[in-house]
Amino acid sequence: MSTTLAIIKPDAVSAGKAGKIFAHLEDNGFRVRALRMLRFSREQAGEFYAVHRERPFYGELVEFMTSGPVIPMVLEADDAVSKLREAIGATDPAEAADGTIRKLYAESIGRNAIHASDSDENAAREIGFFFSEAERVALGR
Ligand code: FUP
Repeated sequence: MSTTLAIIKPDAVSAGKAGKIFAHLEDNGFRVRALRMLRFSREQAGEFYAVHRERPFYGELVEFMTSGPVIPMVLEADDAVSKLREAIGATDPAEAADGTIRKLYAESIGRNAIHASDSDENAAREIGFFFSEAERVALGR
């Protein structure tokens, strides 16, 4: 088993889709190890997306991610990083495969419902951004 980080983004939370996304993840075999709800400060969002600082969409991305509450969660599964990337679909919902979370719930490439870590290394960094070791609940089998 491995872990990854997902964030239900402000568009999905404000549209009342968080529960459906949560159910989709559970139905696809992910188990929740940790969960919280918060509103990013500009500083936090900027730091979280620091790798995109030079990209043209960075300002809009930070603006959007601070526009309302988000729900970060630690998810556990076999091969969690690649399994979650598959479950969320392409960055642009117009290109996402049928049945993926972004195809079902995202509005646009910028407002795309959910974030997922893209490597084990980034998953470790991103999990640490939101959760201490003590907050990652051990799951019974
Ligand atoms: P992803 O890993 O699929 O979330 O995609 P990226 O890491 O490439 O991009 C991170 C976020 O930046 C996306 F979720 C949305 C935003 N973005 C845009 O707004 N426009 C783009 O052209 C690409 C990404």
